[in-house]
Amino acid sequence: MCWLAQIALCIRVNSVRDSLLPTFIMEGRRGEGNVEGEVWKKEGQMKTWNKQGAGVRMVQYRLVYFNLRGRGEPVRWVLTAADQQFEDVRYNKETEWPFKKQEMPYGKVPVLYVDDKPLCQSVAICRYLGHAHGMVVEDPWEIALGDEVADAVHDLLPLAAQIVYAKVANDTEKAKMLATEFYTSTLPPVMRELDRRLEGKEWFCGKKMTWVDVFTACYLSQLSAHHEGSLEAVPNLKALVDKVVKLPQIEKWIKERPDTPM
Ligand SMILES: N[C@@H](CCC(=O)N[C@@H](CS)C(=O)NCC(=O)O)C(=O)O
Repeated sequence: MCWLAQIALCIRVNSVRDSLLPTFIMEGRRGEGNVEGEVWKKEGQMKTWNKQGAGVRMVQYRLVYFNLRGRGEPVRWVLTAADQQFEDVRYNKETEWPFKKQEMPYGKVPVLYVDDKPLCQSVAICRYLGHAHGMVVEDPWEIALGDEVADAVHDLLPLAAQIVYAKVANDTEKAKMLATEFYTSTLPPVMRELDRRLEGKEWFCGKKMTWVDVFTACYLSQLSAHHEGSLEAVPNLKALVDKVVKLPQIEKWIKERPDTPM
């Protein structure tokens, strides 16, 4: 066979093969949320074409966390932004967690069960969902910059959580001290850098919204809810948060989600 014919055949075989690779499609109805004690369920499923391209198989998502936003909320946002339905299991920290902890792979939550297979670590979960639902870019450098942004935002969490815990415990003095450190020393360099990354750009990676944008917007929108005006000095970041928060499915989620202190 001449080389031209070989190339033509190769292209044809590859395009047939590519058409058989998994393609994710969404289907279904989001169940009505109902806050009753510790467990709040939204049920549903995702359909995927199998590798042979024949028929469909259902993928079930079950997110296990506490009845809090915390590290579970960005996972909920990425699932919601990707139009995925999920079972939203919320353990009571006092009564259920001591027993459930032993069942978790690392003794921690959130855990996302994908067809009953557990996936741990909130950032890894969001990244996985981004890949599974096309909320990623292809360029390795852009991907790495996105990972960097997500890690920088995630690093803010322990100190921010300590402030909320001190407030919930009515330890005003401690909350004030921690807040001063957080808002004057920890937060400003991060916000400045994130804002700089968005100069002349709509999204953190390439030209499309990725899981990194949703993840970042989730944490920063909560930050601005706790500390009004914290996004005023960073207009690019504020624009990104506004855009994600105004996605119809995210807007609906915020309206309907359980009301929790953090
Ligand atoms: N790096 C992990 C941290 C997981 C983590 O510390 N989870 C906390 C809740 S935010 C937890 O499970 N605490 C209960 C315990 O340690 O018993 C992630 O991002 O998922």
